[in-house]
Amino acid sequence: LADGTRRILIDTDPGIGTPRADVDDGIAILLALCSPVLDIAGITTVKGNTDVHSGTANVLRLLRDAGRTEIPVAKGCSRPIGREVPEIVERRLSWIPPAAEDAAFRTSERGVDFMIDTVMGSPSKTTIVAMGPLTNVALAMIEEPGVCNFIDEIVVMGGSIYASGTRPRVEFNILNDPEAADIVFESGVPITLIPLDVTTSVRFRKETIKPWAEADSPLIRRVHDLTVDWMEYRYIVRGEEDVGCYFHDAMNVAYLVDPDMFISVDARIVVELRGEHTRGQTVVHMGASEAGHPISKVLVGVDRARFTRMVVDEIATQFR
Ligand SMILES: [Ca+2]
Repeated sequence: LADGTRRILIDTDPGIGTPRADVDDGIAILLALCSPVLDIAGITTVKGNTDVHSGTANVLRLLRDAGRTEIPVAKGCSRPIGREVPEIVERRLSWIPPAAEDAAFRTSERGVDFMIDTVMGSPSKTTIVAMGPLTNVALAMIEEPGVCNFIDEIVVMGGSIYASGTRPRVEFNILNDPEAADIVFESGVPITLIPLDVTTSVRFRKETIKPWAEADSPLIRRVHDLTVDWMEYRYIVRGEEDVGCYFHDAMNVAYLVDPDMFISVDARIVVELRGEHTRGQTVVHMGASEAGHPISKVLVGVDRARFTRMVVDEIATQFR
């Protein structure tokens, strides 16, 4: 690896391309493709924003259209370790099978095996960029505990300090597999958590992403249209106050590329597994240092203008 280059494995539940599913994983992957400091060793998919088959098809299509089919993709877990969340299961949509030309699709290897092999098969450590429920990462740790020694950091978009997501103070990724999140947070691998509180502090609106509509790349113009569809869906169906959305997962990539744009605190993170109304909640003990328990880094603030500029400008200009 070149100096200053970071080897990453992206674990994702990409909705981009599926009607009425979140586009943010797709935006994050595009941003990662733009960065010369990130070496993408592979992408694994997991059930979350869509079922795992649709998500896999979505990421394959995105890589094909971006001309990056050399990046291997492996399909991961189709359901969580714990019980499923019924109202989210109902949002599953039909999936489009990946086309034959999507050669990177490793049908022979399960996502969890691919993750273990990719992480342990390299002399340099790998950063896991976790953009969905933590099912694949937890199962990799269960199947091969030695994998933890080869991971230098797991950057997790998930959880909440005070913000509400799918339920009050409960964020989607953690809610969808609290047991998996618990395993990952207790693993002792350095964790950086990017909670809803910081991801929802930067709202994107139609006028913000206008440069994508004027991009040279047909892919980016299509990404613009898919993002506008997602914004309008949120406004019309969910009754949001204005037409806009958040690019939660893009903050994982922004953090790796330019960590100085964030403010962080050390905290002990625990996941509520049993609460009747609070299952999936992250309980964040700021500044805690309980002996024998892992302390994580939690992002609590971001330079909004810098993040917005990075996401909009890089994606608008780096594709042809
Ligand atoms: Ca995601």
